[in-house]
Amino acid sequence: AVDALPPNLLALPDGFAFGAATAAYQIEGAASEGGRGPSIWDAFSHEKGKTHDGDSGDVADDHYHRYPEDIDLLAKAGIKHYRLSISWSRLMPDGRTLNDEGVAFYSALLDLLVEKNIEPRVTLYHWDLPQALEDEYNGWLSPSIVEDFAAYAEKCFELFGHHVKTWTTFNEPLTFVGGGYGTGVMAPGRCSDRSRCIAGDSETEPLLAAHNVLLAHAHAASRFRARFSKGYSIDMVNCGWMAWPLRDGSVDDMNAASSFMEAQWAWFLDPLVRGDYPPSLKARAPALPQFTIEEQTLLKGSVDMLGVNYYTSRYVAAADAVYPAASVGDAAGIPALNGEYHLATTRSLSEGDPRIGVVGGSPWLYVAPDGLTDVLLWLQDRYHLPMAVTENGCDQPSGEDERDDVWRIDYLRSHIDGVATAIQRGADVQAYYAWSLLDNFEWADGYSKRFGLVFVDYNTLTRTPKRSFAWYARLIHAHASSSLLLVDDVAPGRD
Ligand code: PNW
Repeated sequence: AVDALPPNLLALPDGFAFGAATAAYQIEGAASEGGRGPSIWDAFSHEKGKTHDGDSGDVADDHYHRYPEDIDLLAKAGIKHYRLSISWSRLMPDGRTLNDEGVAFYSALLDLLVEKNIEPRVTLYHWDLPQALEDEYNGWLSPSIVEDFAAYAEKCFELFGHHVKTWTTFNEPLTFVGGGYGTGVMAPGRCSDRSRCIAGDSETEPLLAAHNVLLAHAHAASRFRARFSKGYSIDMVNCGWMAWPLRDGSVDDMNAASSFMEAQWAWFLDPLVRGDYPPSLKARAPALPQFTIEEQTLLKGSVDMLGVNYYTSRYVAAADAVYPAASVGDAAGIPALNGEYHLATTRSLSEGDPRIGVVGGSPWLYVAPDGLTDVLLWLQDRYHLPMAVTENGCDQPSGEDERDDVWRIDYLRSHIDGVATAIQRGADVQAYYAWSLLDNFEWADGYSKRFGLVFVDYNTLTRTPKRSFAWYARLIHAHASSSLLLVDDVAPGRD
């Protein structure tokens, strides 16, 4: 039964899209080839002590040269949807000037996907800002970034819009502003702690960077909509945990969990859907910048759907709770969260069984498939928009077999089942993308963590599909063919 399919698989509707996801800096390599300019992740990963073993994306999976092989893997497995990102500094090495070789690379890649009948979903920004713009005006901290990003986005729409209908402006601003400006563990590595970071203010800079990200999204989306209409969609991919109140029946913990959800998800989604930050965040983050009325109008309704990245969940208790299993949370470096809550991964010291399960290969990744169901229902209830799970996946605890990865199969099965449950309860979820197609450069953790469905040998760059890859292919086939069977069942005029 280690290869069993999710029991609720057929609750996922006909046409539900199954895909796999990657990001440019994590897989492409060829960092100084094809006219590519440096990004903030090149600078950060080359700085001493910033990544595991000094790993960088210089070579990564060498996808830049091996993309036909990788697309072939998707095609052979029957994976018809692929989420990828464009490297801004490959397309525009200085952030503004178009690089013909970059255009040629993404054109060839997208042509091949379309030829193989694989639908691309493209992210414009998966954390790799051109270093030139960091040098010129401190990147996301400056309002100048808004026009530069919108111009980059518009160029991508113009160049690739005939092949790509579904676009994402940003991947996980929560993660990159928290890591980049709060804790400093991600590029550009700014924070208040001068023993680790060169410059920065962890209290205010994440809020400012996020503000400019939101405005950049709004301007890009308005240009998108001036160009495309029916069949096209633009979104932002957000991430976060499900926050459950730690103590059953504690009103304080219910309030803490609810404002924690708002500080993670609604920080970005309230502006994009409703036009302004959530009141609970305004109250607890006095340094939060304000939008003008014109900006609010531009922001409101600027996403057609929600991209949802989900990996894990937490119990949350009020900050004044004295509770042995909880620690004061360093919540991803987000100032409005730090020190304000207790976060816990188990309830086992209180009554009631622990809902958050075992930990994966990364110390933050506790397995909690119910959290995915609850996040989707929370988002459905608050925003009433179609959704796609744009990332979900895991690395395995050490000791697990990396190729015979039954632990990962178990994770994926329970989470896909969690999506099906959310749909049964009313969530409008249309797609699911496994993170990731390939083992790849896992940011500060370098190559020490493997999230792929396909194993990559970093000495030879050989790809070997894992057991989970074959399992996922079988799942996709089973879902598609039972949909066909159902259609056949009701088709008139057949004997
Ligand atoms: C995502 N969390 O980051 C990113 O989009 C990917 O690029 C990355 O490789 C993947 O997840 C695995 O880490 C996350 O704390 C970082 O819950 C942190 C969390 C979730 C996602």
